[in-house]
Amino acid sequence: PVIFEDDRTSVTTEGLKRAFYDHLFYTQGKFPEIAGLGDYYQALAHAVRDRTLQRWISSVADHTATAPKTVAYLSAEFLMGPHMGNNLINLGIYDTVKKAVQEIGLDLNELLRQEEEPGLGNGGLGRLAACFIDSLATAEIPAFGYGIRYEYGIFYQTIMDGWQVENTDKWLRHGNPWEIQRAEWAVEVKLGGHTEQYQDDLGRLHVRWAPEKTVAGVPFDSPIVGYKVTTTNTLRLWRAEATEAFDFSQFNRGDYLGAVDKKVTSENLTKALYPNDETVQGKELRLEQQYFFVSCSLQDMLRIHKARGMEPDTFDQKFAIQLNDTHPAIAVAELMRLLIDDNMMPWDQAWGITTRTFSYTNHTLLPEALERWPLDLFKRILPRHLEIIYEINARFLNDVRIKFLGDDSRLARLSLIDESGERYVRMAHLACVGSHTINGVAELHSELLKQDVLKDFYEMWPEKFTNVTNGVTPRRWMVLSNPRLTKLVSETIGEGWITDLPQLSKLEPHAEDSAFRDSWRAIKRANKVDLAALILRRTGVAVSPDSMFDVLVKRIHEYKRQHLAVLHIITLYHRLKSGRSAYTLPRTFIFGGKAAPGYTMAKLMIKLINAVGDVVNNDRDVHDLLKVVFLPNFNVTYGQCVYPGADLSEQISLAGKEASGTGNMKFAMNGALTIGTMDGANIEIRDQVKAENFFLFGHTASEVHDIKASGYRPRDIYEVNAELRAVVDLIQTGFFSRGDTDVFKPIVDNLLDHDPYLLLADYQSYIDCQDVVSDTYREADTWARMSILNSARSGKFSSDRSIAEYAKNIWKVEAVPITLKP
Ligand code: 26W
Repeated sequence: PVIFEDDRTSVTTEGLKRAFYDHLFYTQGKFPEIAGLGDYYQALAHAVRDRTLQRWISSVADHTATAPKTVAYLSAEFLMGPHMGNNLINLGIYDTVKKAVQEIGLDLNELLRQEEEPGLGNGGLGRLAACFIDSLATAEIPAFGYGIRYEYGIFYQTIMDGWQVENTDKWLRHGNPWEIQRAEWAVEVKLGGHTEQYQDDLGRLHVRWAPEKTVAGVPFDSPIVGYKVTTTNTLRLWRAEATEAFDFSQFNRGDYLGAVDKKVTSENLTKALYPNDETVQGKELRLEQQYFFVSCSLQDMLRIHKARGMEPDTFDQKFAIQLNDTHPAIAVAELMRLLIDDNMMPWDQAWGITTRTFSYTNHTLLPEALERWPLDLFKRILPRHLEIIYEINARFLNDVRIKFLGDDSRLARLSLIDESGERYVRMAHLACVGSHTINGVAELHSELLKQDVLKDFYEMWPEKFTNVTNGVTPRRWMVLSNPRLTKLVSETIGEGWITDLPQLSKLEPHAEDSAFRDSWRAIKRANKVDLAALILRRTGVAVSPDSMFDVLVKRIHEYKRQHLAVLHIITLYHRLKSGRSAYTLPRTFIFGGKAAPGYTMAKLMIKLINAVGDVVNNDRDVHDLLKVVFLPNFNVTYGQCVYPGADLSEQISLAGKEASGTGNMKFAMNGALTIGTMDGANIEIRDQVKAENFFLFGHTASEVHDIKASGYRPRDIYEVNAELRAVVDLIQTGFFSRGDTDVFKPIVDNLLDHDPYLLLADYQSYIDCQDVVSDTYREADTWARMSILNSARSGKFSSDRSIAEYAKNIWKVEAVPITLKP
C-alpha cells in the first residue's frame, strides 16, 4: 500500500509521466526540444529510483529499530548488470512504466539500452553475488552487499583482426543515478608503517599501529529491491579518497601539488577492477584493494552495531559475514584487530566472536587461483595483521599438534604461512581457520574440496564442511530477459514460479500438448530473431534463426575448452569439404567471453575462433550451413539476449575443473538443451532434467584423475584418430591463417604434447555426442519436448533456494517482513 501518493511515489501512468517530466526539467535541466535519449534515460531512472526510496527507508528504519540479525555479503566483485529493468520488475511497475513512456512517445527498450551496465566483476563469482543480493531482498532477509566501487569495471572488449583489444570501461561517464553517496559515513583506512606496544593506565599491554598513510573510504549506496516485497536492502560500495588530514599537512608545508599528487595516489586504490579470474598476480595494489574494502565494511558494521545500542561482544549474534572466496579473507585478521586493538577485547573472546561470525565460500579448484601473498609485501602493507596472523597460526598449529601427534608434514601443509620456498601468507588457510563453515558451490566441487584442495582442513574439522549449490535469480534471468516465455509460463501455471521456481514442474504435462509445444517453439524463434539482430549489429554477420543456435559464452579459459568446440566446428567443415556429409544440420556457433589481458593462450583461442569463422563463413562450399560468430564484449546485457535465444548450451569444461557454472543454469531455465561434461552443476542439472534430456560426453573427474596418473600421451590419440588428425592438421598447416604456421603453433603444440585439459581424450566422445545432438534437433517435436522439460525441471537452480540454504544452515537468519511507512 502506498500510503500517500505524489510525484515521487505514484505508480499510475499519469503519475509516472509527471515524475518523468519533473526529472527531465529539474534533475537534467532539459526540455523535450533539446533532450536526447541519455536525458530521457536519466529522467526515467531518477523517477524509478524515487519509487524505491519509500521501501528502502522503511526497511532501514525497521532494521535500525529492531536490530535483526543481518547478513553481510563481502565480495570484491558485484557484477550487477543494468539496474533499471530489474528495478521495474521487482517494483512491479514494468508494464505501467512501459505504457507511460509510450504515451510520452518513447520506447522503453530503447531507454533501457541507454544504461551503462555496472560491470564490477569478472564473471561467475561476481554475477553470483548479484543474484544472491536479489534473492536476499526477495526473501526479506536483512542484508548488505559490501564491495568496491571501481571507477573502471571489467574492460570493454573489441575484436580487431580477430584479436581481443581491451578498452577502459567508463561506466560512470554519464553519472550513476542508482547510487547515493554517503559522505557522512566515510571511514579511515590505514596502510603500511609499523606497530608499537604501549601500556594503558591500568598497566595492560596493547598494540598501536602507526601507519605510513591513511585513505578515506566513502560509501556509495544502491537500493536492492526485493521482488514484490517492501524489503529493500543496500549494496554499499566503497570509493577511496584522500583523507583531509593528509592534504592539509602537505598543503601547510607549501607543497600544494605534492598534496594533490598524494590525493591522486589514494584514489588509484579503487580505480580499476583486476581483470584476471582464476590466476593470482600478487600485486600490491590488489592487496590494498582487498584490505581497503574489508576494513571499511567491518568498521561500518561495528558503527551500525553500536548505533543500535549494542556492544562489540554481541557482534556475532547480529552479523553473519560471508566471504565470497578469499578476496575478502583478510577480514578475519581485521575483525580481530578492531576488537583487540580498538575495542580492547581479550584475544579469546575476540576469536570466539570472529569464528562465530565468518563463513567462507570457495569458488575454484584451480591451484593457480589460490591466493597467497609474499610475506614481505604483506608485512609492508599490513604489519599489524601479520602479527595477528602469526598469533592465530601459533594457536591453530598447537591444536593441530594435539589432534595429530607427531605429524610434522601436516603442520607444514596446514600452516597459514607457506614456508616451502619463498614465504607466503595463504589466504584460503586464513579463511578456513577463521570461519565456522566452509562451502563449495556444487556437490562435486564440495566433494573435491574435501578430497583435494582442503583435505587437511577437512580432516581437522569435518563438521565445518558443507555444500550449497549455486543458483541464479529468475527475476533477471527469466522475467526480465525472456518476457515472451514468462507470459506463456504465467498464463499456463500462474505467477507463483517467479518466487518459487520448483513450481515450473507444473509445465511438465504441457510437454505433451502440441499446441503448447508450438507456442514454446514460436517463442524460441522470436528470441532467436532478436539475438540474430544483435549479432548482425555487433559483428556484421547475418545468421539465420532457422539454424540451430549453438552457444558457448563464458570467460575464455583453457579449462573451459572453447577450443574443443572449435575442433568440432572444423570437423564439420572438413566433412563438408571432403563431401562426406551430404546432409549437415545448419548450425550457428555463437561464442562470447573475455580473456584476461595477460593470458596469452586465451587470447590466442579468441583469434582461433575468429580465424575459423572467417574461413567457414565465407566458403561457398559451406552454403551457409555453418556460421561462426564471436560476439564481442559479452556482458550481463548481452547475456539477457543470448540465453533466451539459445538452442544448445555448451558446458564442456574438463570434469573436475569448473566449480559450478551458473550460465549452465540460465540456459536450462530458458529452454536450451545442454551438451556437457560431468562437471560442476552440470551433474545436478542432468540429475534434475533426467539423463535422456541431457547430452552427456567426456571422461568423469575420477577417470581424468586416472588418465593423468597413468601418464597421458595426447599425441597417441592424434596418431590413431584420422578425423582428429585431419582437423588438427588444418590448423597446423596454416589453413585458417593464410599459410602462417606460427600463429596457432602454441595451441597445437600444447594439445599434442601436453594437453593438460584433455581435449584429445574427450574429442571423439564430444563429436559423437554432437552428432546425436544434430539428429535430435532434426526431430523438432522431440527437441521441443526436451526443451520444455529442461525448463520445467530447472526449479532447483533458483538462487532463492541457495539463499534459503545459506540462511537456515549457515547464517541462522530469518525473514523480517517490512511494512511501508509514510
Ligand atoms: C585472484 C584471481 C581470481 C579472481 C577471481 C581467482 C578466482 C576468481 C574467481 C573465484 C573466479 C570465478 O568467478 N569462479 C567461478 O565462480 C562461479 C560462482 O561460484 C562458479 O560458478 C564457477 O564455476 C567458477 O569458475
